[in-house]
Amino acid sequence: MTPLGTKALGGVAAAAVAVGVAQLVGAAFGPEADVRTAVGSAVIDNTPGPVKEWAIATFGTADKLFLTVMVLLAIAAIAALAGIAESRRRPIGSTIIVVAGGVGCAAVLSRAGAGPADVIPTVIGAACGVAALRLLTSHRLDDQTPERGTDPDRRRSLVTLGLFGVGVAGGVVGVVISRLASSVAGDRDAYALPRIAEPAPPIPPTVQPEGVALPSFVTSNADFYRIDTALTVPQLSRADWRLRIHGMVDREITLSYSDLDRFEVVEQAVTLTCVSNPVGGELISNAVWTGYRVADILAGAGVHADADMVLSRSVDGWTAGTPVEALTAGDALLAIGMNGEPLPVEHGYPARLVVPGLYGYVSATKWVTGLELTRFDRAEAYWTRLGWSARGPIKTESRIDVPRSGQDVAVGPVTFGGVAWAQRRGIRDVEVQIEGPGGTTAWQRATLGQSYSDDTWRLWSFPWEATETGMHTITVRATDNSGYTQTPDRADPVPDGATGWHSVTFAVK
Ligand SMILES: Nc1nc2c(c(=O)[nH]1)N[C@H]1C(S)=C(S)[C@@H](COP(=O)(O)O)O[C@H]1N2
Ligand SMILES: [Mo]
Repeated sequence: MTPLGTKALGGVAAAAVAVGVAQLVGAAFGPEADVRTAVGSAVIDNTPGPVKEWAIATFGTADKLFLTVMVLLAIAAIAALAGIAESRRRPIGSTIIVVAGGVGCAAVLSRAGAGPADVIPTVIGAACGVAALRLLTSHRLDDQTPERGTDPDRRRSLVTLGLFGVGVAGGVVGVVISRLASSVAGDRDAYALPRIAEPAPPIPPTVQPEGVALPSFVTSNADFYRIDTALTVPQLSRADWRLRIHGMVDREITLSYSDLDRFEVVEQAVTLTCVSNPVGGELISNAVWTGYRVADILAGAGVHADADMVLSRSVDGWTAGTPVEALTAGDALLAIGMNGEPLPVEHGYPARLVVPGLYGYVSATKWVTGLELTRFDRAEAYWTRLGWSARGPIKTESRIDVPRSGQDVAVGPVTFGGVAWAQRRGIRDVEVQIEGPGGTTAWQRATLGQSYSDDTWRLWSFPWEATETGMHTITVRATDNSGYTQTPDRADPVPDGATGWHSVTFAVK
């Protein structure tokens, strides 16, 4: 009789074989056949909004790693049960694997662009998983061969480990081959951005306050925050890219990448912000974007007067709903470049939307392939369906970057600082207040870095003299050019963006 642990491990090894074989066979198919991505994406799409919000707030850009770990743990737990069940009573464990395979097939079929043949790798994987489970629970492994002195438990453990290793190795090789086969890194490397007809005004060095280590006014592509629901980054080449403009238009249009040549190339600095950014959070970055005016592109289609929403769609099926006037205003971009380079693949290569003043979830569609003219009372975009607001104008907010929470400050002069933003309106004032053992100061004006445009964030600094040792708290608030001053009212990111004052506690020593 094998111990329970070995039976459970047998199930896990069988699952490893199933997943590994599916990945390996899947390498011969397109990305739509990838059961791992399909199941993960189905989990993302069906996770209740508040749980997603919690995951993004807690793990930020590492939310996908968290999801992957959770899915793997869930698979391992089910597999362990299957292993135990199979050795108690055949074929309960095998049936569990078959059912899991069926769920995988359903997930594959639910993905944008998947066809019936795309379930083949999953079916083959599940079949191999069942075979592995049957072998591991078969009594053949218990045959005593005393003359060779083989201990059956030891033999079973070795076969279990071996199958587990084969499954994991097959999976890794399969993933690597799929990645290399579908990668558009070469397509991107071979692309030179077109000549810019209307460059962005130069960025004066005075946008960056001196004497304090703040984020750079222009965020590098490597440091730019990344948020999306894509478990595997879509790989869409320029040759395969199409943009379909349809719905409430006079003429439906489909543009290829080279069709974009007829539009004027412009450049614009825009600060993107995520609605999930908590007060004091890092889900905000600023870049100089190269692209075409969405207004020029829409003009050719003839937008109907009663259309009030553009439902933009990404190649992986994600959608955003943007007010038509935000896209016809002239400063919304179909971006193809970011800080002088083609868009990084994870930021939407070969084309994405960048709309000043709106949170990313209602505007910034990456890997964009469709613009459907419709109405807010007819269509609902991805996050709106999950409980977020249909409209997402960016709220006036400010953040302290220096000092960091828990940082020690020496007695004497020190410079604090951070960022403030109110895209479309612009920042007029930033004030700070410091609370220490001896009381709380009045609100005092911070020094503002030069304003670049109303659509970009503004950096601020605050020189201060630390005189008194002990715990202190610095609080910041911003006023935008409409005259609105941030209030202390706390709002959660759901449904339309967080509000409240950011505070940081530090010790003077
Ligand atoms: N295709 C696609 N585009 C997307 C998303 C997505 O999940 N899928 N997320 C949006 C959200 S919520 C934000 S905040 C921005 C983030 O853009 P970035 O990753 O380039 O910073 O992309 C937007 N575009
Ligand atoms: Mo977002």
